Amino acid sequence: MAPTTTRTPLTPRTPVTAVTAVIAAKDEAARIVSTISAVRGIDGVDLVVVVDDGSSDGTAALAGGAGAIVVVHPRNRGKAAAMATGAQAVADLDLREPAVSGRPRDLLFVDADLGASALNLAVLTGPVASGRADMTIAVLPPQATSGGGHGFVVRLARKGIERLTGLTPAQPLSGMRCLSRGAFEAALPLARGWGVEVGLTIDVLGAGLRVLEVPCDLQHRVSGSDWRGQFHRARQYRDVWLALAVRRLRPMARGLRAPLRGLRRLVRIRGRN
Ligand SMILES: Nc1nc2c(ncn2[C@@H]2O[C@H](COP(=O)(O)OP(=O)(O)O)[C@@H](O)[C@H]2O)c(=O)[nH]1
Ligand SMILES: [Mg+2]
Repeated sequence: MAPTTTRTPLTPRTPVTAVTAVIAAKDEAARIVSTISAVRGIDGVDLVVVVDDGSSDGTAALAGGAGAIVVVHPRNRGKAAAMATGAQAVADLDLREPAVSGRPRDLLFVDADLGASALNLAVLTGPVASGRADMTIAVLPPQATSGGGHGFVVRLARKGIERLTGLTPAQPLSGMRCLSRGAFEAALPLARGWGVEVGLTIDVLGAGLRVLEVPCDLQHRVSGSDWRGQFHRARQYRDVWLALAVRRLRPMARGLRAPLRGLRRLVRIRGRN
């Protein structure tokens, strides 16, 4: 289903380095306004795009009121789809209103539940703007409230990334990332759902680009140990596992392509004789 877009009359600030923040949000009425306000305070962030992924709590209206460009998925499509929609909205903006730098805007992906602490994401943009890194990833401090998980998903993601790339990420599932447009495109099509971060790290590194983890003082809503939290982790586990499986099988699929092409040619020649 095509997303619907609500434009709000927000004049882009003249960017020093043009970075557009993309926030995928589902039912984040409690925190979306403070997160947007904080992100708009980051130097170089010219616009904030919120992709509301089928929320039923008024997130979209609140985001528009807080000065974001809002794109709505009428039905829930998952985090990766929301990030892809947001990045497409930024690409459209690059065509309509190019940044003064003349190059595509960098993308700063931000979770909606960071509140005022999102201002500290400022440390992610510099290394990408200067070309020192193609993707930066926020490493969060211990959180004020402890989570209810046992670290299964984090370990699966970390080991999987390590096996495929050699990098051992401190926080493989961290959603706060800044990427150049080139780095983002290296990861297309995105891994689905909650596998998106693992897919981004593997694909960006696989394209020979540079990834930098940066400590960042952020506080988010930690998933608890109730059934909702456990369900969230189960879906994360499934999506991360799938993202890794696809990326493990890719070289094999590539390896098979040439012999298959040869076989097809042989069959065609035989058919002609
Ligand atoms: N697009 C999309 N985003 C979601 C969905 N569920 C949660 N999010 C957003 O993804 C981000 C991370 O979600 P969160 O529940 O905080 O997960 P956690 O940080 O891994 O515990 C937040 O910005 C959420 O609003 C969803 O179904 N679709
Ligand atoms: Mg969170």
